[in-house]
Amino acid sequence: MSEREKKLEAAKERLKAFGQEHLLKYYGELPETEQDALLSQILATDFSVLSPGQLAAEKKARGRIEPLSCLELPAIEARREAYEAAGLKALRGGLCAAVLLAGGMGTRLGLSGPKGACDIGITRPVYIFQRLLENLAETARRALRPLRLFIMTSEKNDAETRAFLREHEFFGYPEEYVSFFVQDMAPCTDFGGKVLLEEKGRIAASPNGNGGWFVSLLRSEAGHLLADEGIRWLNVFGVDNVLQRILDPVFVGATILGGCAVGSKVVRKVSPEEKVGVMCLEDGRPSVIEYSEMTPELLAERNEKGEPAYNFGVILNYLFSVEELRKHADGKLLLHLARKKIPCLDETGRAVRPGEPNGLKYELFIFDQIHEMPGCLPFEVVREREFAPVKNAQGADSVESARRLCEKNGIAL
Ligand code: UD2
Repeated sequence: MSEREKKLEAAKERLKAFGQEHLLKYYGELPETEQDALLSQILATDFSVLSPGQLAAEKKARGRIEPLSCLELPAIEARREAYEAAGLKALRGGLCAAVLLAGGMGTRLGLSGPKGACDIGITRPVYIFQRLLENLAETARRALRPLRLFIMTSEKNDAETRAFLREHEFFGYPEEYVSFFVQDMAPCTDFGGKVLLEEKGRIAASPNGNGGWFVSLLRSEAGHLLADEGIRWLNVFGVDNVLQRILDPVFVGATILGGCAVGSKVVRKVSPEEKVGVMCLEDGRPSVIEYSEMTPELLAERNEKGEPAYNFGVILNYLFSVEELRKHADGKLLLHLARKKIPCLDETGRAVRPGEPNGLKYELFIFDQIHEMPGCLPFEVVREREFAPVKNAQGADSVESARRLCEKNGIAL
């Protein structure tokens, strides 16, 4: 049996086990290079994530949700010096590194390339990646040492991201302290759970959400650095907030002194509809409910002060204990399903670009990792100083609003 025939047999077996045999429907029509690519894609795809068990678990009602109190600004101010000293000690001791989540597709912004390459400058180019690297460099100066930065990309933007940062010489950040890793992809399906073909020789797949970052990091070539460099804390953050404070010593110190396995920066929501997840307790453990999953009842609930009970939104800036993350790295997180318009082949093999959602994308959320942690410190920050996300082409959370906030913070654009 030739190598290709062996691969074909293995692929058939795998597809049969998951009821996805239709993916080889056009195999016979493909040139050999495309046959190879399709077989490799099938063998590398984790179809088990779509198993009936996982999907049923996803549909189960959430646990008992209750409000979670937060370390608010006055309480932080009162202990600022102690927190800062503890944070700087951890940073200077080399215990902390940062993880930039940049595997997302930036579709809401209408970009085709990496979101970090978006230029928000007015009189000169100022890229989102540049803002983030400059902020990290500022902390590194206070830490009196370079700080390791891991960057998660996806198959869709890895080459472009690396090329962009090299071309701009990492905006002055020492390149040897930047390590890339690529996140996993998840297959896309129709509403009945059948995986879609994007082309005759290619499965429709998308990045598997921001919750898979730790497993992808551990499995990557950069994974060994955690142990080699003695890294105990990872500050994970999103790509789109141009005011993101990275490895902020006060936040690091508060989480460590609070004895928490994870800290989460939060802001007071500007409106009930704001697109941020909210911190809560779920069955007595820390958790986050994503904005897309909030119910009208939870939105209406008030606390004893008459304020919204779920008012602290996460800005996607978390400090995780590596030791705690390792304890859960073998487990499976729940999948979140999103109805999306997925370009694919129809039954006749014709390529279609649907105008309405035609299938499901499957994503892991970083929140579900927080739920695994024994304790979480929600840490309030001043919105105008730390939260300027670039998500939409116009209006709220756009380049325009981010520019205004940068100017307020004295950042020349
Ligand atoms: C995220 C949070 C939301 C709130 C908001 C603040 C999640 C799931 N949602 O909402 O609660 O904190 O940010 O701005 O965390 N990413 C990847 N790979 C993927 C998908 C996403 O790396 O497969 C990255 C993406 O590049 C970005 C971040 O995760 O840096 C957030 O992704 P998003 O834009 O899908 O999440 P968003 O803004 O709806």
